[in-house]
Parts: sequence; C-alpha cells; structure tokens
Amino acid sequence: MLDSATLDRITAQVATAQAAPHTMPKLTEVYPGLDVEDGYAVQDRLLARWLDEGRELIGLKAGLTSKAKMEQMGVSEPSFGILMRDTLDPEGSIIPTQCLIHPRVEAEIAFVMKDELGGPEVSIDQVLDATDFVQPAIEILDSRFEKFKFDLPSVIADNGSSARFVMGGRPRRARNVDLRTIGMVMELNGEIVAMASSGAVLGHPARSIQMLVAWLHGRGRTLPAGSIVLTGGATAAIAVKPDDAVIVRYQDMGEISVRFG
Ligand code: OOG
Repeated sequence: MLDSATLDRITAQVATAQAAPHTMPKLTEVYPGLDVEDGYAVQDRLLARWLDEGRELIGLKAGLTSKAKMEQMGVSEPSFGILMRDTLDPEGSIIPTQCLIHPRVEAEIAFVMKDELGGPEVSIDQVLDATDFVQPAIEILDSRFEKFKFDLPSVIADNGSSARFVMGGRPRRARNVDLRTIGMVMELNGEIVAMASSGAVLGHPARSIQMLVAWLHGRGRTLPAGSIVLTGGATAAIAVKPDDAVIVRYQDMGEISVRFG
C-alpha cells in the first residue's frame, strides 16, 4: 500500500485532471507500487473531496463486466466506481465535448434500488427484490489517461473513466423483463455501430450488483436504498465527437438518445 501522502498527491492529480480535463501518464508508470486497493483508496479520497465541495453521491457503477469491454481495454476484472448527481444528464441532452478529452459511449442497464442491500453473498433474487426498477442508460466514459490506455489500478483511481451518464427509455420492473436477453442496438448518426444482449454483462446484469454488494461488504459498507447502479457496458465503447448523435434501442425498454456538441 502506498503511503497516505502519496495517495493524497495522486488524488489531487486525478481531481485536477477530471475538473479541467486533461490527460496524465498512467499512474502505475509514475507510481509502480500502486495496486487495486490503492486505486480504491484514491477513489475514497476523491469522494470525500467531492462531498466537501457540496456534490452529492447518487449511486455506483460497475465497469469492465462484459467480455467485449474487457477485451477492448485489456483488463480482465471488473471495477467499481462512484456516480455523482451532477454527472447525470437528462435524456436527449446535448453534451458539450469541450469539457471532455476523448469521450466514448456505451449502452448499459441501470438499476434503481428501493431497499438497502448488504452482505457477503446476496442472491440474484435478493437483488431483484431490492430493485425498484431497471432502466436504459448511456454512459459517457472519458479516460484521463493518454490514448485511453490504462491498467486496473490506474482506471480505478480515475473512477472507472466516469464522465457523465444519461438515463431514459422505459423503466421496467426488474421481474417483468428477462434481463438475460434484452437486445440493445446502438446507432451513431443513423448507423448501427454496436449491439449486444444484456446477458453479455456477466450472464445477467444483476450479477454486477451481486459483485458490487459483496465488494461493499468487504469494505464494511452496504448499497443504500435509492442508489442508481450502472451495471457496465454490454458492448465495446464507441468514440464520439462534436455533432454526433447516439441512440440506443432496447428490446422491451424503449430507446435513449444523446447528442454531442
Ligand atoms: C473503464 C470503465 C468501463 C464499463 O461499463 O465497462 C466501464 C473504461 O473502459 O474506460 O465503465
């Protein structure tokens, strides 16, 4: 584990790279000792800092949960991150790209929790029982690392490349749709660029929540009622630039769109 002063220094560096977006070298190149736990220690410090600034925690994200994403990024384990309320944009928003470095979009299924969930081993049934509704989401990722290249400890310290996210489409009760087989088709400027089934995320996107809850438990925490959870991109992420229009059509869950300005 890196010492506390080093973790503080890395936190300040990441916070600045996110607030006035610019790239930085991969953290493990500069701090070869940085491991996954250090990455999460940086995330904890980022959260404390953002809460101090009056920002609000609205949920959590799981990332690198599908084969497509793991292969694209060369990372073989999921990561978890935090979602702040001011990074949520309404459906149909125009997202300014001047506030982003090299944005990418991905289609996800979001869960909104009605009950607190905790413990070392919750079942899929317990996840579904604790869920208020599931809803289409587009996550806009923006790695603060050069060329979007990182390893697991570095991307965790960068809060899983989180930049913005949009929720929309048709919210459904989790038990009223078959979450293993929801088709998702992403179009960029009218052309299909990616498609997947929701089962691409660990066989069932509720597994992301299972893993998240187990991970939280290991840190003495639970998933609070009311949390939004992004379960991870089902397809590889697609790069976007100004004037791009993205729409994702979900089977039985409507569609969601976003534009870039
Ligand atoms: C890391 C974050 C991945 C997802 O849904 O897989 C992620 C990245 O690919 O930049 O959030």
